[in-house]
Amino acid sequence: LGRFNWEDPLRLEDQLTEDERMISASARAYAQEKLQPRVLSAYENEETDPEIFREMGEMGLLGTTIPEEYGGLGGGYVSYGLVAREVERVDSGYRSMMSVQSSLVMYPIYAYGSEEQRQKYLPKLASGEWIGCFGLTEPDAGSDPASMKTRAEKTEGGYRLTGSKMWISNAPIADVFVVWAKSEAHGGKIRGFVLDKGLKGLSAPKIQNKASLRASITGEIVMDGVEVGEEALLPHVQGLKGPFGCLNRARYGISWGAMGAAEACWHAARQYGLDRTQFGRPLANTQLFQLKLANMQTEITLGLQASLRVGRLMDEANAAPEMISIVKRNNCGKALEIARMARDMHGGNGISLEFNVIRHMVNLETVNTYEGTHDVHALILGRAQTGLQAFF
Ligand code: TGC
Ligand code: FAD
Repeated sequence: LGRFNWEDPLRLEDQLTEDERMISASARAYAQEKLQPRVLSAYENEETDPEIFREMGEMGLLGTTIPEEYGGLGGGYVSYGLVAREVERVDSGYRSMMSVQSSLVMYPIYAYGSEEQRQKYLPKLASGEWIGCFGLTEPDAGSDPASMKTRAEKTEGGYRLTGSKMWISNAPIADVFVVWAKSEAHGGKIRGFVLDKGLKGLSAPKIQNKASLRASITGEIVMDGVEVGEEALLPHVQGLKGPFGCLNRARYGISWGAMGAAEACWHAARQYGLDRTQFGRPLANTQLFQLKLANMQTEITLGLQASLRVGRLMDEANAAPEMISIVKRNNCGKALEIARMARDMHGGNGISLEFNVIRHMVNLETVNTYEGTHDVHALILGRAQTGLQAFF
């Protein structure tokens, strides 16, 4: 008979390579030793420490899948997922900082950029010396990015960008802005541009008073006739498949990350149930409590196994976007349910930030919404199985 480990019921660990186990362990050690001690104050005070990017860079946690010649780790998508899981075990906001930098800024520069752009940006983004952000969403274009208003007009030798982006992770502290705009010179097609901080007309005001994801700074990007040269254009992609190519990777990472947050809540609820006595016995010694723990364990185990499968297919360049919609949607939705349940199992203490679960719960509201809402991914999957478009 096989052994059973309650924390890893289907032995995910056994399915990893030696390299994957090592990167997962070093991400966990970094996250627990360096991020966990500062998350409470960061969350309470809504403060993002830019130094975290430098630390993550030093640990090799930025650009996990980018080749080593550009400063990345040259690892696979399973490794990237494992890093996301360990970072989000501490806080979804920290994972957000990491995944925007890796999947939404470094990836498009690597995949769609010129050799000059790769050389200029990737090593500094990999080390965390530079911080990146990704501007797709606008005040009037969220789930429907095709309706974006930001435009790029042709000038002599370059482009003039006008428009505004909303809800952009890292923007107020960013050095590098990957933004998407409709380009008149390319028949109104969506094109990507890489902007440097400090350009005239470019600003990124902070969005204040978020109740969720408070350890990760979010802002607008305002482009008021920002003039750039031809070298700012990402030359090798056009159309929505540009930003979606990046989103595929980030959404996949989120599917692992959300499970990390869920695991943190599950483990906390289990420990609380063992420690807390009511009616003369530990809470964990009641049937209802154990039913909830069993449900958490089951959903997390299945979710991780599904993400691993998609990651293996991504490493073979054989994954379809709809597979990513399944794991992004389901893992975020299940993580949110698990966090809410864990909050309830902590009773009154569950509403205190000291016990972590309510922070995860509130964070997961964002995670369930960004990178395609839970319902938008349902529509993607509905379209794939009926052939009928139900977005409008
Ligand atoms: P649709 O007609 O479906 O497609 C338009 C073009 O795009 C291509 N495409 C994809 N390519 C690669 N991967 C994918 N997943 C793709 N999905 C679509 C498609 O083939 C087509 O190409 P072409 O060459 O034929 O033109 O487009 P639609 O306008 O009907 O799209 C509908 C919908 C709902 C699927 C889509 O717009 C959507 O997914 N909406 C959600 C928007 C979203 O995810 N925004 C994320 C913003 S970034 C963010 O949230 C970062 S937070 C990160 C953090 O802090 O961690
Ligand atoms: P809407 O699209 O207005 O959706 C509102 C509701 O309507 C949702 O429930 C949705 O599911 C539903 N809905 C929409 N369309 C349909 C339909 N056709 N049928 C049925 N229901 C529908 N964006 C970036 O570009 N870069 C970032 O770095 C970034 N970071 C973010 C960080 C945070 C903290 C947050 C909160 C958001 C971030 N986003 C970012 C934006 C995020 O991707 C959008 O919020 C998300 O795509 C949803 O868009 P929306 O907010 O405009 O909601």
